[in-house]
Amino acid sequence: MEVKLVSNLLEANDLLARKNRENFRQRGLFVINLMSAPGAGKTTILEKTIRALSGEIRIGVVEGDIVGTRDAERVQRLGVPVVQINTGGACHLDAGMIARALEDLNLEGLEMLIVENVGNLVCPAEFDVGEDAKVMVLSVTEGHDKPGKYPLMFRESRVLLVNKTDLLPFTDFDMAEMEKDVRGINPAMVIFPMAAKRGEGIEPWANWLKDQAHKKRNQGF
Ligand SMILES: Nc1nc2c(ncn2[C@@H]2O[C@H](COP(=O)(O)OP(=O)(O)OP(=O)(O)O)[C@@H](O)[C@H]2O)c(=O)[nH]1
Ligand SMILES: [Mg+2]
Repeated sequence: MEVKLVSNLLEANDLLARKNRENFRQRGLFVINLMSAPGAGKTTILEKTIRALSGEIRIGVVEGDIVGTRDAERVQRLGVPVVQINTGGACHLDAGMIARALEDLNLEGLEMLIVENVGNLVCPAEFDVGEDAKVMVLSVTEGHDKPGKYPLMFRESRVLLVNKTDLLPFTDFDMAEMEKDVRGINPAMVIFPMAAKRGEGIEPWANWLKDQAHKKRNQGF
């Protein structure tokens, strides 16, 4: 009975995710679902990415948090359209929440939508929200053993941002070991190391995003 309930929940989500995806396809809008454990640096990366792409790609943001509007306020300061979702306890965003949030965000003229998911290394990976790519952040202070312990998010993500590399000298994080484990789970993973707070390593990642957004836009016409 319980298993059936969960499978129904995921099926219902997939249906709504397909609707979101069709909406995004018709608009030629490239959509990222940004996920990580709490505090890995999603909003910091978002801030630096918005700055790096300012004047080149028109970006909108959906912020997901259990409570509060702190992250949305940080993003709003940069002058991009943003809407905050409060899940009220749920550990992830789902496709229905995104569809409702988009009623408050004018997608007209936008080329990229970045969804910052609730900080959690497990639940968000299970729920498709209609994105083109799941992108995850792993900060070096979390330890290099995380791919082997939380494989789902590493399997589902197309891109891995390895953040806080400025702190490497103070940790025992083994980059080669982490990469080997990631390749075992997801051989095609695109990996960008970065120290987002200092703005280091943002450019290659921002260029990747720009390429993807252009491809999506061209497919739409
Ligand atoms: N040393 C260092 N600290 C960083 C870096 N990036 C982010 N931080 C810090 O890490 C903390 C969390 O950063 P956020 O960007 O808020 O992380 P988040 O993933 O959005 O957090 P939640 O939304 O709460 O899950 C803040 O104190 C940041 O200043 C980095 O590259 N190096
Ligand atoms: Mg955040």
